[in-house]
Amino acid sequence: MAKRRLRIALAGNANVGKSVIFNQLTGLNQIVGNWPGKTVERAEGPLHFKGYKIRVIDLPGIYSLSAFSMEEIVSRDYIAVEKPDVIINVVDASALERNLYFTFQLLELEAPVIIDLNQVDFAAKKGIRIDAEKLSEALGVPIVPTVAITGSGMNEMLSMVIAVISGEKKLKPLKVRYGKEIEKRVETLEKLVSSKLPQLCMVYPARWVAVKLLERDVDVAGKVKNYEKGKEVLDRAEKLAAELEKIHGEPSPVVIASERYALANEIAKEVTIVEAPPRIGLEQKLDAMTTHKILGYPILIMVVASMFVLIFIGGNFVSAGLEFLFENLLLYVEGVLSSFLPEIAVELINKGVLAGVVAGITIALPYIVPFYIILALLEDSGYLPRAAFLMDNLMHKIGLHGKAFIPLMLGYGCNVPACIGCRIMETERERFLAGFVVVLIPCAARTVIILGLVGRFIGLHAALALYAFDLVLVFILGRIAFKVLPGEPVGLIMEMPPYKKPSIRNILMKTWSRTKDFIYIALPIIVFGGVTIEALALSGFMDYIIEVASPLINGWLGLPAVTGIPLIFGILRKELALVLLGNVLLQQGMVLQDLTAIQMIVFSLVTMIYIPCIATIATCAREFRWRKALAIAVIDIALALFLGGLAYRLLSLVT
Ligand SMILES: Nc1nc2c(ncn2[C@@H]2O[C@H](COP(=O)(O)OP(=O)(O)OP(=O)(O)O)[C@@H](O)[C@H]2O)c(=O)[nH]1
Ligand SMILES: [Mg+2]
Repeated sequence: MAKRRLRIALAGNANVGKSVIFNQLTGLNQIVGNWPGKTVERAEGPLHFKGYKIRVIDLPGIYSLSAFSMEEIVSRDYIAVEKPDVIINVVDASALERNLYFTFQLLELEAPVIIDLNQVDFAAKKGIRIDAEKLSEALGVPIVPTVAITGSGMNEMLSMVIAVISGEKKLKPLKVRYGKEIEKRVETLEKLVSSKLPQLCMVYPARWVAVKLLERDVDVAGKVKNYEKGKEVLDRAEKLAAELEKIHGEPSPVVIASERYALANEIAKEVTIVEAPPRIGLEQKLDAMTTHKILGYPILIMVVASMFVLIFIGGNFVSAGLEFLFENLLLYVEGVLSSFLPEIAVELINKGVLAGVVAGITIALPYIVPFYIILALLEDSGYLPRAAFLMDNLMHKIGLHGKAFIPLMLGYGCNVPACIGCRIMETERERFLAGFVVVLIPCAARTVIILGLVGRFIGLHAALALYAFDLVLVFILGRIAFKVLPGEPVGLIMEMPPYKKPSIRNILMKTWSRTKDFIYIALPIIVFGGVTIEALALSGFMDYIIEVASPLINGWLGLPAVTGIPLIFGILRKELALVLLGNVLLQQGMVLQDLTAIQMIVFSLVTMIYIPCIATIATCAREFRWRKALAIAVIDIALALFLGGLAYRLLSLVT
C-alpha cells in the first residue's frame, strides 16, 4: 500500500520549544536555544509514523497572526494558503495565558489545530499545573502534554495527529466570540465579505477577513483591494471600525485584542492549578545578579574570560596528548608505507594526507569541541539574552541595540549561523550593521589559531590581548559604519526568557552536529590543502609563489614569505591556515616555534581579521546581497594587511 502523505506544521509563540520538537520528530538539527527569535525561516523535515509519510514544518515563533512583522505574515499565509493537514500549536505550559492569545487566532483561521502543551516539567517547577482535559473541553481541540527536551509525549502527539486525520478524533473548535457591539459588526461585515469576495473566501474564512478588516490589518486590506468589489467592502469596514472606536473610545485593534486577552485570561484561570506559591529560587537570584546594573558587568567579563581560559587549558592538554600519540603512529605508518611504495608517494601521502588529518585532529579538535560545549551551555541556559540586555547601552553607540550582542556571541562559535542570526534585528540597516561586525568576531577556527599559536607558544595573556583588541576593533569599525549608514536604532524589545537548566541531550546533540560539520567539511579541505602544498613543493612551484608574495608577506608583514600560502588557503577554512603554516615551515626545515613572538602575533592578527572564510562570505551574500558581501571582504582584507604591517612595526619598536 502506498504510504499516505501528510503535512503538519509547528506553530506558536517564540521560545516555546517548537524546534526541539521538530528535531525530535525529524532527527534534524534546527537551531535551538533559550532566547526568542532563533528560527527565522521555515524548515521542513521528513518523518515516518504508522504508515504515514509526514512532512514536518517548523515555523518561526510569532506572538499573533497580525501584520506586525514579516514572520507573522509569512506564517499566517502558510497556514491559511498552503493549508497543512494539521497545525500543532506548541504552547508553553508555564505561560498559558499569553500563549492562548495566539491559539485563538489559529482557531479563528479555522485551522485544524492540536495543542502541544509543552514544558510541563518547567511549569511544574514553578508550581503550575494545567488541567489538560478541562483546557481541551474549553477549546474543543485535543491537548497533548509534552516535555520536548526528553521526548516525552511525542508518540502520543503523533498518534493524536493520526486520530484527527483519520476522523477517529473529532475537532469541535471553540468559536471565538466577541462582545455584543463587536460581534454585530463582525457579522455584518462577514456577510458582505462572503457575498462580494467569494474568491478570497476560498482561501481565508469570511469571518476571519471581517475581524482582520475591523482590526485595520494592512496586509488583509491590501488583499481585499485587489478585488473588483474590494473598495466597497473596505469602505464599509472603515465605517464599522470607526463606530467601534466611538463606542469604546479606543482604536479598534486595541478593542478587539483586549477582548481576546480577556478570554485568554478567563480560560487560563479556569484550567490553571497553582500547586505551590512561587518561591524565590536559584533562577530568580541568578537573574537578579546577572542583570544587575553594576554586578552584571564583572559577571559578564568573568563568563567570557573563563570560557577562553577553560578552552585554552583543556585544549592544550588534549592537544599535547594527541600529538604525542599520533607522532609515533605517523612514524610507524611511514615505515610501513616505504617498504612497498616509492619515496615520492610516501612523501605525498605522509606529509600531504596524513599530516593534514593528524593536524586537524590534534590542533583543531581539542579547542573546537570544548568551545562548542561551552557555547551550547550558554545558549541553552538563557544567559545570552541577559548579556544582550547588559550590552544594550554600548551597542547603541554603534547604532545597534542589545539584541545584536546575541549574534556577536554566536560568532565566536561560527560566523555562518551568526550572520543568519542577525535577522533577529528589526530593520534591514541594523541587520547589515550587525553582520558587518559579526564577521570580525574570531570564530572557533580562528580561536584554534589564536590559542594554538599565540596562546601556546607566547602565553595566554597574549591571546587574551588579541581578543580584547578584536573587541575594540569591532567597536571602532561599528561606530564608523554607523556614521556612514546613519539611522536611529530601534529600542530593545526582547522578552527575557527564564533561566533553565541546560538539557544535556541538547548540548550533546548540538556539539556533535557542529563537530560533525568540522569533520566532514574542514578535514577534507585540510587534507586537500596539505596535498596541494606538498605538490607545490615537489614541483618547485612553491619558490615562485614565495618570490611573488615576498614584498607583501615578508617586506610589509615581516613574516617568512612562505606564510603567504597558508594565508591564501585560510580563506577556505581558517583552521587550515595554522595546519598549513606548520606544513610550509616544515618544507623550509622549520617548526612553528621557530617563528618569533612578533611573527606569531602578526600571523594570528591577520587571520583573525582578513576576509571571513568562503562559507561566511557566501552566507553574507545570501543575507545582504553580493555587493555588500564583497564590500565586507575587501574592507576586511585591506584592514588586516594594514593592521598586520602596523603591528609588526610597532611591536618591533617596543621589543
Ligand atoms: N524544561 C524544558 N525546556 C524546554 C522544553 N522544550 C523546550 N525547552 C527549552 O526551551 C528553549 C527554546 O526551545 P526552542 O525549540 O529553541 O524554541 P522555539 O519555539 O523553536 O523558539 P524560536 O525558534 O525562537 O521561536 C530551549 O532552551 C529548550 O531547551 C521542555 O519541554 N522543557
Ligand atoms: Mg525555533
